[in-house]
Amino acid sequence: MTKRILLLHGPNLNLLGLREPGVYGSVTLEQINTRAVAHAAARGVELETKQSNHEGVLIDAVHEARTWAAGVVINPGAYTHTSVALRDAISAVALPVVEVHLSNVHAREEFRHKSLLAPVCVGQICGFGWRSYLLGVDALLGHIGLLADE
Ligand code: CA2
Repeated sequence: MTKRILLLHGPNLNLLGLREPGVYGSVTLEQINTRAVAHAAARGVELETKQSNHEGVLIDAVHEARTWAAGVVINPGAYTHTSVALRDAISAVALPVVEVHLSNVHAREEFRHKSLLAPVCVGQICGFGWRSYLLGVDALLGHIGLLADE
């Protein structure tokens, strides 16, 4: 059966490409999703996408992923730095999760340097713009042994 993974986007990322292109680039969320779906499909994996501005909806999506997904790629947005609840959800489901960011959070304000989620994720990728998502997909697939050259 074809493996499936979830790509989850947190708050405000629905505005990508539409507002502040100087900070987050001019590629829209829809374009990122299309590229990520194609990237995963080229590796024989189905990728589902979801975005929410609400912490509880993201937590529910992580819980539900336990029933169908082999892993999750997440850009938690600002919840990266604030959400104990999302961290607990990731920890509870025991699915492999890769954290991704468009920007290099370590080169930005100090409050962005700390991720509450990174310790319960497989790893973190940041600073490569929309390509962070594709790197995140490959990191996840490599981790779960779904990359063809392994
Ligand atoms: O670099 C990233 O991907 C972030 O997760 C983006 C978050 C930020 O809080 C994190 O520290 C790093 C912010 C997402 C806001 O997205 C916008 C997109 C377009 C216009 C305005 C905001």
